[in-house]
Amino acid sequence: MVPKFRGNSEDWLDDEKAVRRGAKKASSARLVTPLSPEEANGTVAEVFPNQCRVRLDEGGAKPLCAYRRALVIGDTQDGIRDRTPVAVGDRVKVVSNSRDSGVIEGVALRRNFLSRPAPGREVRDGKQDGEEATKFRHVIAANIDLVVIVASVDEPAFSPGLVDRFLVASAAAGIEVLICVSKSDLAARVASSGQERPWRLYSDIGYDVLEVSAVCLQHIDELRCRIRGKQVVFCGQSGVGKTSLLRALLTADIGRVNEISASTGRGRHTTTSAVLLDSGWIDTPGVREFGIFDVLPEELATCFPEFAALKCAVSGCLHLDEPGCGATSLARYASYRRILESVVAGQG
Ligand SMILES: Nc1nc2c(ncn2[C@@H]2O[C@H](COP(=O)(O)OP(=O)(O)OP(=O)(O)O)[C@@H](O)[C@H]2O)c(=O)[nH]1
Ligand SMILES: [Zn+2]
Repeated sequence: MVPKFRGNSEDWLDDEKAVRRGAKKASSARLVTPLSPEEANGTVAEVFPNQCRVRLDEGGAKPLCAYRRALVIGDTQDGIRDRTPVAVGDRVKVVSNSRDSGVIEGVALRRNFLSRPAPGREVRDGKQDGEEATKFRHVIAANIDLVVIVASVDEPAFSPGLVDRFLVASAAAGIEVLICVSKSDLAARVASSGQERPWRLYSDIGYDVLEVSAVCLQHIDELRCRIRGKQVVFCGQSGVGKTSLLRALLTADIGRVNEISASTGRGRHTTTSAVLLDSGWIDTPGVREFGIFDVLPEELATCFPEFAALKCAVSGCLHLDEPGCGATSLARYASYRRILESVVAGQG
């Protein structure tokens, strides 16, 4: 089955030849011992097909790097194949050929990472009948201190379903989250049209929620204080204002005003790949949908904090249609059901 993945230009897999050569060869290649954090000398800033850009710790150069042969893409031991050998935010050891180019010699163990299903077909090469097919994983960013989930008040309309999916992926990865409700300057208009403010549900549950605007600069200073010095990934639907928010956040930092346009290219208004800025903040391409990777059905409820207090009649209740289930009256129950159904169907 093709994993659920549409909506941006990152629909490629690295080293397709290695994929076709089969899992056996690739899997032995993948069992490279990871570096210890002290051995790394740079952080992956951007990933391209078969190469990546690394920001070196010393001097700030950003050479374009190839991978040492042993790092070719392959299965991990648990039958997962990463879309690329490294992800944005990975700590790596680079041997530089020049200021502009180098080779990645190794990747440090990740302390955490945010992931989703990657595009790709099941790979059965070298697999026995009954053995599970390879699952493709797209690591959006690694070694993250905070996931900022950006969802706009309007244009596009606030999408609780997508917010819930980012919350589940972050919780499953054990990463702290902040929900930024962007374009707050449009809130009055939304309120006057008689709509409620659906994001209030999240602060009621106990999530950290901040209304922000890149236009009237509401809470931009507060947001900057909260994320300064942290490796933060900005995620969300296409057009919610992630890049505008980063631009507003960076304006006060002298010398970094052009950082975004310099790294993504002049005249491009849509972010097409994840990019780590010098501030440590990561801009990501907007998505239309977001699949959940590698969360078991029985684990899903643990990613909904308000489910923790439930006392269902059946122990190990999956909150489907068990008698005496206490979850059905919860505000996010329908969302939980939708995600559970897609996880059970293997579509994430
Ligand atoms: N009213 C209002 N419009 C905004 C705000 N922030 C961004 N916009 C507008 O929303 C549109 C999308 O902004 P971007 O910053 O490109 O959004 P993005 O989330 O980075 O988009 P992708 O790169 O496609 O994921 C642009 O037309 C912005 O001018 C805001 O705070 N208020
Ligand atoms: Zn239940």
